[in-house]
Formats: sequence, C-alpha cells, structure tokens
Amino acid sequence: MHNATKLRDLLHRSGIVTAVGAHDALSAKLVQEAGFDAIWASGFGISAALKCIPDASFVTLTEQLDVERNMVEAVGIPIIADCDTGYGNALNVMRTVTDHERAGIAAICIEDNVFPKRCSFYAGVRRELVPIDEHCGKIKAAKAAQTVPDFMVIARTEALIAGWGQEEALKRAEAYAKAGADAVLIHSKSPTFDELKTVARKWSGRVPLVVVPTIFDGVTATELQEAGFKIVIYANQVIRAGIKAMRDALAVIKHDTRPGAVNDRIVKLNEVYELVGVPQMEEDERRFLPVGAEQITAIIAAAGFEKQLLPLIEDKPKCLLDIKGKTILERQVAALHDCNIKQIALVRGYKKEAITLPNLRYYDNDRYEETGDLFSLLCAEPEMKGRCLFLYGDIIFDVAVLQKLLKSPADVSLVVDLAWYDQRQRGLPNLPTKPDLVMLQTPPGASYLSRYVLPEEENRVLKIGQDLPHDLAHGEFIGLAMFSDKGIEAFKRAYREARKKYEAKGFHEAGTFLRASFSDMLQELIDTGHTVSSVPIFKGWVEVDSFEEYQQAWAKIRQ
Ligand code: SPV
Ligand code: MG
Repeated sequence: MHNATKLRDLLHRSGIVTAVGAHDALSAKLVQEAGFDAIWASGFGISAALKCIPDASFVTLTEQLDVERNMVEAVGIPIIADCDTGYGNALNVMRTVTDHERAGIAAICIEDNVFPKRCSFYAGVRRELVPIDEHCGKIKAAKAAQTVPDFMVIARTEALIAGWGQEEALKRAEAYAKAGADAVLIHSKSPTFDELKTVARKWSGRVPLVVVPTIFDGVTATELQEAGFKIVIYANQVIRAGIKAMRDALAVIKHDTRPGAVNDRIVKLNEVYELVGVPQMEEDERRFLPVGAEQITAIIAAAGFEKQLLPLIEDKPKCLLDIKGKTILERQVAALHDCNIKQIALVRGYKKEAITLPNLRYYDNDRYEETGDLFSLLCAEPEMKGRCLFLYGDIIFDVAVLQKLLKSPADVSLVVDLAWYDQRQRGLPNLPTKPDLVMLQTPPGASYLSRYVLPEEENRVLKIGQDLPHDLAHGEFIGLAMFSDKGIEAFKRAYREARKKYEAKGFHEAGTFLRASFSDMLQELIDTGHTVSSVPIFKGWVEVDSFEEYQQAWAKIRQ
C-alpha cells in the first residue's frame, strides 16, 4: 500500500489527524513510537538539523528528499513533505511531485510565498506572496503530474502571515481548492486561536483544512477539530525539545566533567539499540551468517566436588587437573578459542578461588555441595542469550567435535558418542562409571556399525539419563550441548516451569529439584514436547570423573 493511501484512510476516519514535525529518521521514528498518525517533514527542522541554517529555501530538493527517504525507511506512518514553494515554478513542482511519489511520500505541501521563501515567523525579513493564478498553476501542475491516485497536494497560503487579511486568505484558499488542492493550510502567527477560528467558520468546506498551531500554542486538538480542522501539524516542538535537552546535558557535563552526571537526563544505551533495530540485526546475523561467525557464549559448569578424585583435587577443582602440561580448563578454553568463541562464562564452586584464568566471566555456586549441575548452570543465567554452548567442566574433546556441533541447525543439540553402542554391540565391557545414556529415535544403522559412517540426518533424542536401561541406549551424551536463541529461551522457560512444579519433589532421576542434573532438564524438555537433537560422534573426547579416567586421559591426550 502506498503511504498516500494510508493518509487518505486516516482522513476518512472520524476525528482530527495528528502530524508531528520531524527532521530526520530518528525523530520520525520517535513520532511514530509516540503514537501520532503522520510525520511532517519540516523545512524548518531539516534546515536547522541538517545544516544549521535559516529556513529560507537554502536546502535543495535533493537534500530535503534525502532526509525524507531516510524517514520513509524508518517509519510506517505516512509522511507529509513540507515543500516550501515547490522548488521553482509550476514545471519544477511537477518534478517535485514525481520525486516525492517515488520516494514513498504521502503528500506534499506547497506555499504561496515568493521564492526564496522565509520561515513564516522571522520578524525582520521581506515577505511577498506570488499572485493567486501563479500558485493555482502550481497546484494544477502538481495534480497533473501525479500518478499515485491517493497522493495528496496540500496548498498553503501565507496571506495571514504576510498581513493581507482574512478575506485574502479565504479567497486564496478557495482558489487553491478549486485548482485541485486536496486540502488547504491557512497559516497564522496570531498569538491566539481566534483569528483562525473565525477564518475556519467562514470556510466553504470544499476540502479539509490543515492547521499549524505554533504561535497560538494553547489550543487543544479537540478545539481545533471542533473548529473544523482535519489535520493538525505540531511542526517544530520536537526539534526545540531536542535543542533544550542537548543544551542542558552539555552544560551539566561541562560543569561536572563526569559523563555519569547526566545519566538521569539521557536514555540508556539499550534504548538507542532498540530504536535503531539492533535486535533485528542480531536475529538476522543468527539466521543468515554462517554458524561460527556469530557470537556464541560458552557456559562451563565446573562447580562440583567429586570425592572419588581425592587426593588429586585436594587443593583445586577438577577442571584444574593437569593433563600433560595443560589443565582441562585450559584445553577447553583453547578449543573454544579455536572455534572463535571468546565469550566464556564459568560457574565455580568447590575451591573456587583456585580458578583465576583471565578473560572468563565467573559465576559462583556456593551451594555446590547440596545442588546438582543444573543449578550450577543456572547460576550463569544472565549469560543465556543468543546461541549458547553448555560444557561439563571435566571433558576434553577434539576441536573437530566442537566444530561438528557448531554446524548443527537444531535448536537444542547434544553431542552423542556412538562408541558406547559399538562397545556394547561387540560385547565389550563399558567403563564402570555412570554415563548419561541416550536413546535415539533412529538407532545407529548397519552402515554405521560396519563402516562407522555417521548418520548426517537429524536424529532426535527420546530419552536421556544415567538410569536408562542399557539395552535401550544408543550412545552417551558427552556433556557438550548447544542451544539456538530459540532453544535457550525454551530451555529457560521450561526450567522456570519445572522449578515451580517440582520444587519439593523428585525430578526425573534426581531425588530433589535442587540436585537435578542437566540431563534431567533435557528429559523434561523432551517430555514437554521440545525437540532435542543429537550430533553423533565416534570417540574424540575423554572425561575425567575417576582416577582411572584421569590415567586414561594422560594416555590418550597428545602433548
Ligand atoms: C515548517 O515546519 O517548516 C513549517 C511550519 O513550515 S512553520 O515553521 O510553523 O511555519
Ligand atoms: Mg516550512
């Protein structure tokens, strides 16, 4: 729908249409946000804001249109362009119409000042009007040039401003309406509304009346409507508000020197981000840029204390266990960095003061003895925005494993090692520890079992847990998961609901909600209808959960 049709629709509505003067895309956006019907692309405001020059035909058609195009891009409400005298004679007006229609402008307003015009309120300047016929010629030319059926031409007379009296104003308004104007604006600088009220009473009603109550500023929209006006333009209050706010803030900073001294006078940065559309840009990045190029936050849960690892972990948490010259944590961070993931949060608990690796954001679970790893992860809830990785603090994995996970398009993806299944199928003993076992929708097929070709298609996880009967299990969740922005929001929602529901009860395999593990929450997600997908791997990682595993890690890890 052309914006002109939107403006026509507004005029067909009962009540007065409210338009507000804007001088750029941002101010136009604010006008829209405030709930007004339309924008007035103000010559006064654009001269001041764009070039800081008088409103006197110095801004060219091209310059004005550039600003108007920016406004059209920024808002959905119709824009009425203040075209002063139309940028020349009747023929120039024709081009003005064509350019404005193409730019998506709903209406133009042309006034009967002689070119170059002067703002209606400058006191000590020359003021001349063109003959009535000449202005009627411009209006006829504008209407002849128009191709968008609903495009509007508003004719403005400055007769009252120039001191030519009410009769002349009405005569001109009538002539302009007869010439084809879709509305007329009779401008006035009288300090009270009385003058225009009288003029409006005498108006034939041939076309709607437009009013700009800049000087008679005590009048309400209802009073204007009752007097017969259909469009009110609040022409310059926004730019004047801006000048005052900027001046005041500048004075405070100059005096105080701390930028924070103006915090109560300025919007938060986030409000600017919202206004200019940063959330949409973030969403687009996630949708359209290759995975890995976007910002991903990794959250490492490393709060727990594993008695069976004593005395190895007497003075440090297990993520600081050294394996061939590097700690588990250093190896994890290096793998994340290799995949360009720099936003890393870590939840500490047991021996938290020992973890001092720089450039991580730390969260503490001081209740690590009485809580499970789900509680630990949620200590870093502020980090759970956009695409997120969850990692157990005791796993070491090949970068290829992480790279494969990062390519997953699913909202919730778990890395599942199928080697566990293979061991079992071949009758080999599985390790004595209790892994998070996973049952998949489609069991690993024959091609996998004979040739270790990993399936590419999405394979949903149906069940997950340490107590899963071994004959139902197809693999082992390695403690590395990824959530899309949609997935992480669903995860947080499901967590909040589960906390309410299970607060004092057992939760899946956990005796209490407080002690729940991440895999309990994954099972809850599945049970509440969410899709949890698997990213299959075959080995390529180790876990350090016992002394034996620690020894094996030493044996497996390359220097
Ligand atoms: C403008 O905003 O440029 C106008 C309205 O023409 S006024 O300045 O009130 O005349
Ligand atoms: Mg103007």
